[in-house]
Amino acid sequence: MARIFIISNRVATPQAGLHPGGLEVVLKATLKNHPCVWLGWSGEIKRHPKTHTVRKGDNVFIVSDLTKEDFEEYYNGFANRVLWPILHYRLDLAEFSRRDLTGYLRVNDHFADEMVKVLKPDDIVWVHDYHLIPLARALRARGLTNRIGFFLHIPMPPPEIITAMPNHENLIPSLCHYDLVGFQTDNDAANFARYLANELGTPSHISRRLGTGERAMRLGVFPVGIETRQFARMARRAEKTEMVQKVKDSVPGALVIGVDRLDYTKGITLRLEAYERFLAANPQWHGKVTYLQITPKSRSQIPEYADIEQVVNAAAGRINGAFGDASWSPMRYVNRPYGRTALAGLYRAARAALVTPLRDGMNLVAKEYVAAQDPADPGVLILSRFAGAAVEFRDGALLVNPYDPDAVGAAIARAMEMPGDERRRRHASLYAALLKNDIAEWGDKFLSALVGSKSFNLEKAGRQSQDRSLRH
Ligand code: GDG
Repeated sequence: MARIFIISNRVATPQAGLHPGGLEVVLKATLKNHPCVWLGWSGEIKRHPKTHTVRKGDNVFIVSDLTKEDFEEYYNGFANRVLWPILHYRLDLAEFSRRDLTGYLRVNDHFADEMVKVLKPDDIVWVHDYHLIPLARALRARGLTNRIGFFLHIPMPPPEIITAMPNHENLIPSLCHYDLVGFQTDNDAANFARYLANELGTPSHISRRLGTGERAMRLGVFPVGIETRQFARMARRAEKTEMVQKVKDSVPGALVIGVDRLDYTKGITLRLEAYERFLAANPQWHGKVTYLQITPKSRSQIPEYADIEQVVNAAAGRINGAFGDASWSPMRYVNRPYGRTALAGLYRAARAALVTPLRDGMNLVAKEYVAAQDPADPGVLILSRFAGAAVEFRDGALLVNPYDPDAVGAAIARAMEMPGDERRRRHASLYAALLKNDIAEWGDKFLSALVGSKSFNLEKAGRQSQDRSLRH
């Protein structure tokens, strides 16, 4: 029987549980509705790496250890110190080393070798994110003719930025070995189409088949959503829990919330500056508002991440020192992760959310905050215009430029003072946008585009794939 073969850097195995930044949430419906194989890195670094297989129901999870060298070059090196900053428009933070690129290509080859051992001719392959850009090329080199799709969760910048990456010509065009390349927004897809037009001379029309020799690749836009109704239900239940009640009782007046992995792309430093400007310009709110920033640490071994940890810590201390008094701290800054239910309850308790990334593929926190609100008395979403979510949330959120702390500070004041009617109107528009694009259909939308049919039927798709492999 045909299967969906998913490959991503990390795999949410049944034992692994939830961790922040969850691809498992995004893929939940796909894993539930179709037999899947999910392959990736185990998260373990071993001198003698092994590959382990775990089964649960119809799904198979295959995880492979990496060596220390692989981890340094592929993950800490090329993926997170070259591709992550550059794809988020931060050329200034990119640390390019040729050795890291070699390690990145080597690990992609390793994953391709692992796949070849277990892949069946009718499997449909779905590759996730920037760690695995050249995987289709590696698979094609091994003679694979299966349908292979790729989804980029993070932004695709304009060609003027991508071409500043040394060796881009050896990496970015390898995306043409996929049958379908999916992006979060039209803007990302258009940037990639322009790169192809400039560098390879392919026509720059989105959704057209872009020929590269014998194979044709298509581009598509598949904005990631969330499980809206379930999240709303979870927030309603969570509101009554002791933890959320305790937080509410301990806050004098309104709660403002921010939830982000500790990452320089999330704009936390400038956001804190904006809150400082808000406090300075609005003394009437002193003692009546508390900003809770939840920021689980991530990628702490990378120097840029350790730096931002210090800067944010210092800014939080400065704000409390300058504006707080014995009975009120204007901000609470926590570095540990919370459970998903607790987060949902805290979102619901907050009068406003500050989601101000400098650049973000989508940003699921913005979507979760909206889903969690009480429609009768909803909070206000203050959202960066540079998050992918701003496309769907144009009408309901207070869109801000995260580089302008005065403007973000003014948006906080506006959110605090916004009348109930306007909050309800905005929330209704945001919630409608969420329902229109629920994550339950996201996987099948991508997969049907990949197999080129209106609705996704695994058995039929498998037969088509097999015919295709016989033709080659
Ligand atoms: C990448 C792209 C794109 C956060 N803290 C905790 C926690 N989280 C959860 C949030 C949310 C997820 O992590 C973060 O998702 P984001 O979308 O905000 O950001 P990235 O991790 O950078 O994700 C992004 C996404 O992929 C999907 O395509 O939207 O643009 O960068 O779900 O709730 N979860 C728990 N505890 C925490 O403390 N349980």
